Amino acid sequence: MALVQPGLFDVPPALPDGFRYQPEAVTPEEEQALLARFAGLAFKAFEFHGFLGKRRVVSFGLRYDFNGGGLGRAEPVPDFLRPLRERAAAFADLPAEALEHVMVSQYPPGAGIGWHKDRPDFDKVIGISLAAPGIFRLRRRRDGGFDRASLTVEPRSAYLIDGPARREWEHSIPPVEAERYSVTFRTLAPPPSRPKRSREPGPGP
Ligand SMILES: O=C(O)CCC(=O)C(=O)O
Repeated sequence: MALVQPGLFDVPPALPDGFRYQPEAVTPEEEQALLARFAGLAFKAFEFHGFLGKRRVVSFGLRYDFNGGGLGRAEPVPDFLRPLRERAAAFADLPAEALEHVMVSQYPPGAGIGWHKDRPDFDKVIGISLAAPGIFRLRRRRDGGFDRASLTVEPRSAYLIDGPARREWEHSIPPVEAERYSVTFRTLAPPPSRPKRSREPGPGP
């Protein structure tokens, strides 16, 4: 068997400051229980200025309407998602109640999400990946191009986007090969940050 030796200069680019990743943040049993509950959720195609994306989403606590409605109230966070919210909050060193927005996303094979920064209405972002891996790409514009980084977000892992990773870097996920779910928890930004605009996710592939 041929061994592929990484070259001296093949060091993957470092992940941006403010990005944190933790594998196995939930157990396989918890993952199975969550996936079973997701089957009963009222997912709707992600809508962006009248266009429908391939990924399907359902929000709790707060929702963001990209068709002009902005931030609004959603159904309360269901009991079955509360232990996961506690886990996500502990990972980010936050109180659970600070994670006011919860969004469950379903990515059928071939669905992804385009380059974007999350809305400035939100501050910290925590994502839990379930069922299948995704490639989480990050990029930041610089003179003449982009700084880039990427990692595989494995099923049952958690990531945090905060600090420069949140403010300066965009992220995207190319089309997934197998059905993937993510649960995204967001804190609200302090009020003065909310009116600013950022690049928005678009319907995605
Ligand atoms: O599915 C994910 O982990 C990423 C979700 C995301 O970037 C978003 O909803 O803005």
